[in-house]
Amino acid sequence: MAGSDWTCDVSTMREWESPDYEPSLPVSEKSNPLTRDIDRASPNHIVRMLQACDSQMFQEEEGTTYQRLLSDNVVITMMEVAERVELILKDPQDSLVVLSGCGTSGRLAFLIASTFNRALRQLKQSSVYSYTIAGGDRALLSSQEAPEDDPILGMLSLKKVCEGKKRVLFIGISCGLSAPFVAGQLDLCLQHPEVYTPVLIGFNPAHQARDEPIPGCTFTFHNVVERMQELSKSQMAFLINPSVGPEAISGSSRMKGGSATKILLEVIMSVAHAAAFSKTPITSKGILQHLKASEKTLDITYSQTEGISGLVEAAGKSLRCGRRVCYLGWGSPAVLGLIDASECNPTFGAAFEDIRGFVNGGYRELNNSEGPLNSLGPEFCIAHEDFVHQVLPSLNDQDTVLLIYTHSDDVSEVMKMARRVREKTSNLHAVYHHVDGDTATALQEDINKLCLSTLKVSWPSSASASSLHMQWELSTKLVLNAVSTGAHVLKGKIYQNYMIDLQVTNSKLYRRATRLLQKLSGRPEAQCEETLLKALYRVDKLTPDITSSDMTAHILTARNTTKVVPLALVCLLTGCSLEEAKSHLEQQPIVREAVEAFLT
Ligand code: S6P
Repeated sequence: MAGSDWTCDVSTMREWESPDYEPSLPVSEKSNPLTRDIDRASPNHIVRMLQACDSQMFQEEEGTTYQRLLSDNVVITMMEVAERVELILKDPQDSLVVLSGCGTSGRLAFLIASTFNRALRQLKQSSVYSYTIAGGDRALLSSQEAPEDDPILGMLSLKKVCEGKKRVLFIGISCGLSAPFVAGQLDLCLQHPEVYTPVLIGFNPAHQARDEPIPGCTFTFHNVVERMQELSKSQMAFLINPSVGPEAISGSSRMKGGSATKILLEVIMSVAHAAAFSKTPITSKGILQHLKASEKTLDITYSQTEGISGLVEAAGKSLRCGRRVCYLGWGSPAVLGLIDASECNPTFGAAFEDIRGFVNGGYRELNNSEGPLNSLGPEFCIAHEDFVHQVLPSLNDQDTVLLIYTHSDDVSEVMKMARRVREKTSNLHAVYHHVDGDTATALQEDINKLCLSTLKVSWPSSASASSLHMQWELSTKLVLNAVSTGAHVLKGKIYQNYMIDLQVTNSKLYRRATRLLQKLSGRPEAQCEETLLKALYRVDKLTPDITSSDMTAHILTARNTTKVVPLALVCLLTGCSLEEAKSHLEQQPIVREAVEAFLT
């Protein structure tokens, strides 16, 4: 195993910042030098690598290359945006704060809008937050990659939620500064400054925003960012785009990108709420304190490396033998389970049964704007009852079940569920958040006895209830991201730190796939794209029909095909036909090993 003595030195931590490091790629798409060998690492080393990657979020700015989360500019812009939120909170009539994004960014937009609307309800104030997500509410729970490419859809969905509003603070999230859906929404805001003030959250410097033409549009994401930069001088638009370093699995912005989005927006909303309702002025010191508290959340979570590694190992074993992993959660941390599970399909090409999330109370707890979605199919059944009916009967010891709960949940319910699961599998684990000094009850001890392992995470009792919840959520996100990523690494889905078997279901993924083929085969771009198309259409010779079609048509076809990139890679490396490549991969389905056999 590489990395048996894995340590991470300062130069590796900062290697990605060098202007010579993968210069053609934006930060969000670069590969992280820290995880080069993650595919061969033990569970413990995987977790330590993820910890090192996550800690890059809080690195101080050095030189002038990249501004960071704690940089003055970022903190000042966060203050300015918080002031805008405060104004709306104090005078909510005809006003709205809309959060929006695609994939994970949209899911976090939903989560944050829900959290702060709940806080307003508790204060008997009217709701001011709303969200949009590319593909609608079904995208909260499943992969809907294609709508990400549609700027018109973005614009229309924004118009719809803002109907009748006179003042809208629009917060578009695109970690890679790349999603056309969000670009369309920002463009609408820029065209109607009398109503909309646009804010963009992402994790690349402005000049790295995507400059690829968007079909049917006169602008690129890059153009939109340039216009916003100009307007930001007069505070008519805001850009919050610190760099947080490359993702542990290249391009997997659900990880750091998602965490940093959650941190940034929760800090902004928290200080705005404190200013509006408890007369606490918005200051840079206050913002920095909140950011530091998030850093502490990382420390507290990763102080449990051993426990997290155990979970990674258990989940990896289940996936390797074709069995499943289930997250059974209570309260808002459970929603992070739903989100993590939903990302495994687009990220690792996983089937929806491989890793599934369930939340106590189902759609009542989720409280999404389109309401219950069960009728859309089994993957949209998210309540514990659904788990009991659909999954529990077929569980055995090879399946991993993870209970996620906190000291504020009804522990007797957790106990009941633990007993039922235990009748089917002994492979039961728990992640339990509680506050310092809290002594375990007898019931609590009984739950621990039923579980093979319990990750007990203690939080300072001084934190307010709302910040405690946000810490639990972030911590749960980090643990589950480690579990699902680590388990897929152990399953052999990753080559070095690249996901090879990615689905080519939107333009970002299509470009990433072509680049990956170039990198791993060393062949020219044109040849790689040609081979990608052959694998996608399952033909050894491209027809004029295929070559004359545009990327949108290719992406549509990709929805129904599997193993496109691995097949293309084998063809490129060996010069064999598609049929031959298919049979190679059938003999060696672990892509890393199949590829390595050819590379060596
Ligand atoms: C990434 C995740 C994707 C992204 C989505 C939006 O790990 O699987 O669904 O969230 O593509 O990306 P971005 O860069 O616009 O936030």
